Amino acid sequence: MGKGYKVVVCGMASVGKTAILEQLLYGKHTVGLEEGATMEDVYLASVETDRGVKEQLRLYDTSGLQEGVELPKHYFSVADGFVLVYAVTSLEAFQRVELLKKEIDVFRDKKEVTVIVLGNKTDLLEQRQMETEAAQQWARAEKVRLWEVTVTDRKTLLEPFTFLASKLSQSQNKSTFPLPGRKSKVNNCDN
Ligand SMILES: Nc1nc2c(ncn2[C@@H]2O[C@H](COP(=O)(O)OP(=O)(O)O)[C@@H](O)[C@H]2O)c(=O)[nH]1
Ligand SMILES: [Mg+2]
Repeated sequence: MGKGYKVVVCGMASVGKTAILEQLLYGKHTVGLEEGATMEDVYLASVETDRGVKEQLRLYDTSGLQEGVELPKHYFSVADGFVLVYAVTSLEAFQRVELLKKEIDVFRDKKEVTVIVLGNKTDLLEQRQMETEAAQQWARAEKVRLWEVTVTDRKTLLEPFTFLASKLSQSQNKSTFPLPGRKSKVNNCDN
């Protein structure tokens, strides 16, 4: 049994962070239902990795970040990973994810963290503002994996979280037992 990894789920308000977690964990979220604003909840998830091992994830559902509000600094010292969420229906939400990624790079303080990105609400075809290819191009440049998902189809959520759990357990192993021939990523930290 692996130990628990702390994962912070963040992004602009209303992109679907809470809905994604509820759908992933309990298979229930009714799209469009008005719910109270999320305060700060921790969801305990047991996610099977690609090697068939179950890893425990503590998923911190942050309250929607308001404009100009930065991610609380303590998240950077506790987090093993981040799930950055935007809605494909909002260019602004994508830009917030770009900013969050920058913040993570600055504040993670050389600690290895796993970042995945979810572009949610792909079911809202007519309201799309952020194109798939533009988002993937950014993700490639940032060396992060990005999936487009929709809470209306739980299957779309499984692969990203399997990848996240697998990556987290690998990176922990990697730092303890570096594999020959696999150089660890060089950080471009100037501090
Ligand atoms: N159509 C659609 N609506 C969604 C989706 N995900 C979330 N929503 C809705 O978007 C609204 C905000 O979701 P919520 O999870 O509260 O966002 P949060 O502020 O990021 O936690 C709710 O009404 C959800 O039902 C999705 O994939 N498709
Ligand atoms: Mg919420």
